[in-house]
Amino acid sequence: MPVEPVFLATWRFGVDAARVGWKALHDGHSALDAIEAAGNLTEEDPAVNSVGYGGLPNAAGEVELDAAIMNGADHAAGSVGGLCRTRRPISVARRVMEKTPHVMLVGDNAMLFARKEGFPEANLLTDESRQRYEEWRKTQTDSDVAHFDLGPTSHVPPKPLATPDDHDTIGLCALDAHGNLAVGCTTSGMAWKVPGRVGDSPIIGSGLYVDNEIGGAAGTGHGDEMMKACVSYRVVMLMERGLTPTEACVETLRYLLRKRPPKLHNHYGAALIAIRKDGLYGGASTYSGFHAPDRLWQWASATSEEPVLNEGCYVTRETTLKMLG
Ligand code: SD4
Repeated sequence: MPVEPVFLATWRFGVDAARVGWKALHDGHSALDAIEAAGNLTEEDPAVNSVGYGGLPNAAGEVELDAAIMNGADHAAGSVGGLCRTRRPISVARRVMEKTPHVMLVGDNAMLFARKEGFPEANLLTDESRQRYEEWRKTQTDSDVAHFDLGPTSHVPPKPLATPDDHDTIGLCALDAHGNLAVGCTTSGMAWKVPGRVGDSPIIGSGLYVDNEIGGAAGTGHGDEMMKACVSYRVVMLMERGLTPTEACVETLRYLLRKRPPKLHNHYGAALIAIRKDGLYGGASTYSGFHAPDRLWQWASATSEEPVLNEGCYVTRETTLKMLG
């Protein structure tokens, strides 16, 4: 029996991706194709400074991209980490899935693979992102840039490195008319990151996870924290146990916060979107301001031509304690 297509995307800028993704589903394309098309749209948009072309670079001034795609029917997955000088990283990830016996390629060899697959060498810096980098660089000493004072344990927040819009991955979930699910993630990661740092977005189970028998999830936020809790896998497993998508996202974020000192909770910006195999969907975030008080966590859902922007469902320290109590 045909299913009503659904497309989800993180962030306010995800509205455009959700529109394109839903249209692809509506036109009969697979969930995987819709994820790739929506990811490409954001990757090619120079105005989105946390994904693809125009993304903010690492501490050495190079844009390093992370992206992944996963299919719900068969666990097929492909991913790239630290991919430089290449546009459309989610498409490269799909080629890894389809053309190699592996899941993940990283760094220079991922770039070499992309070239062999016909992705041309490309400059990923825009005038704006180069200028932002130069301004940031002036505020850092050479030793800051060389090592970063990340503190003695991972529970110590990193030195504030960046501006409020320093990172925002596009996480994507799709349910197609045949009832197949697929998910994707694509990002330039944390601005000014240590060169070589790979975040949660291309890690299967962390940035994204999907299983047609249950549902799918994708995340955005402080990847170094999120990957330690395998958040997307956890969301899907909680849905398997009967939680709704929203409940599963909330419960996963409660789990993440529970493992970290309350006084640092506002540091752990983390947000999740999820969809169940029957099309029910939801999302949640650790706190409303995410990494800046005036920036609401929002995500887009499309069940028709015009996507809706969703807000709310914030897992703050207080709601964590209340729900635990
Ligand atoms: C990362 N999770 O590289 C990404 C960044 C992000 O909202 O999504 N920020 O850690």
